Amino acid sequence: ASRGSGSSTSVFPDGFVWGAATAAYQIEGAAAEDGRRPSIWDTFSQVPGNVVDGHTGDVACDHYHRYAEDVRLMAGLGLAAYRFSVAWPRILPTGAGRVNAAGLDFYDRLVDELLGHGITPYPTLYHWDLPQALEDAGGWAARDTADRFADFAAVVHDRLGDRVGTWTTLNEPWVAAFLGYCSGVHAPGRRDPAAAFRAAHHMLLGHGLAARALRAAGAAEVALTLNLSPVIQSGDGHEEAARVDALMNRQFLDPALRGRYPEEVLEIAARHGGLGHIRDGDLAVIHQPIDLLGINYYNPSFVSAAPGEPANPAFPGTEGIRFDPPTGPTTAMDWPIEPSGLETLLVRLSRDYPEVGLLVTENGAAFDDHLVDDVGGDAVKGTVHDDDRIGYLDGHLRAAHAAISAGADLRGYLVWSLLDNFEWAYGYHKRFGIVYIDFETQRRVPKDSALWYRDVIERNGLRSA
Ligand code: PNW
Repeated sequence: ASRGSGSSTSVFPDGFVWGAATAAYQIEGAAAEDGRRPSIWDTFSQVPGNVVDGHTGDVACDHYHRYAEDVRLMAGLGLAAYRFSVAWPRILPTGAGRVNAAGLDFYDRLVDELLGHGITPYPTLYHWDLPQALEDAGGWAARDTADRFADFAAVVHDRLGDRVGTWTTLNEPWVAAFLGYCSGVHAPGRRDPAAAFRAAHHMLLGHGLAARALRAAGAAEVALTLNLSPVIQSGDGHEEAARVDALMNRQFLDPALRGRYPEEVLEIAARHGGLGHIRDGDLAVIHQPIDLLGINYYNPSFVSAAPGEPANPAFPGTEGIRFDPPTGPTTAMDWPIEPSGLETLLVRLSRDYPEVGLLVTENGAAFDDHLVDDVGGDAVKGTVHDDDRIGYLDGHLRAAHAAISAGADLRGYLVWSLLDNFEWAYGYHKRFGIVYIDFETQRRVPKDSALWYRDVIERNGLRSA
């Protein structure tokens, strides 16, 4: 118990939403079942060298078959919310045209299972699994993909809209556009800065068109999830940090929430293929009223001025800017652990974009977890002692609480991730779950962090530090 001056127990506001997140390609498996056709991630992961050890999402956590067990697990942890994504190639196997009823049936069952356990579903419509047929037609670099996305959103809403209130359009368009089309480390693996700026714009346009369609169909709440990272400049100046902030954060925040692109982004895009893809009226479409901004926060970024430095492969226009390696503690991704970044970010967002509510849609960490067999009495049960993850989550929740105290309109927190899963280019080597997956047997083992999180949810806050 806390003693001394004041209370160090952090209690969250009433109704604060506690939950966990996943994404379709990372957990479902069943890649060729019930009419699903390949996405860009199936194609990309098939190519040797793209994913560590040639891992693919063919089986993943087999969640497609084990969703009922997974929902029971969530209920056992006391989750109030579950964020998942809807695999476009299950619903529209070639991206457009014929609707595959069996694909919709899966999400119908999942939503019913969640509601039956008192868990609110938070579907995301695009978490990077573009139907390969649409990539073959130009992918996100083609304007038509934005319209196809809005059609997809309407089809899913038509089936689930009677039971789903909050709809998230995109997950992390910066990552999807710039790692997918510029650095090429994500699907579709293209290395073309001009295509990346076009992809980013068409994703935003798809967001706006989908938001409109969802609203017209009666959706209660519409959200957009961005990966956001405060950019901190070491050494002299601030221009370099401002440029990286424009590319990573404001390139998406400003069109969606203010109806305009940052000057820096227009200037850089103009030098990389031009601005011909931005048509009159696009920004009005993109600037739809939204209810929630989903924030995926993992770490701040550190940059400094470095004349002569070539541009970072994922950041066109960053010639002369060094992305500094972390100096403090890091996760298994080598990402810095800096909880204060979340507080700064939330406070800034509530100040600069006060009209939108905030929801942390991802926060969490990969660590080098080990399954151990603990013998208690005569029972042998698997456990994972992940104190490092508990420390990461605890620190970030304290930062989130501090941001709320400073006035940030934060409505909830969803941990990434419920399950260890397919961590994109890293395959199954990086474990983000609060539940351990034995990928040989598909056994699920809640880590110590899951039990700790259950306690946080139950008390709606953190024990005193
Ligand atoms: C996010 N980066 O990905 C995604 O939304 C999740 O699917 C993913 O598993 C999670 O974060 C952990 O990586 C990111 O390089 C991938 O800046 C890469 C970056 C950021 C986010």
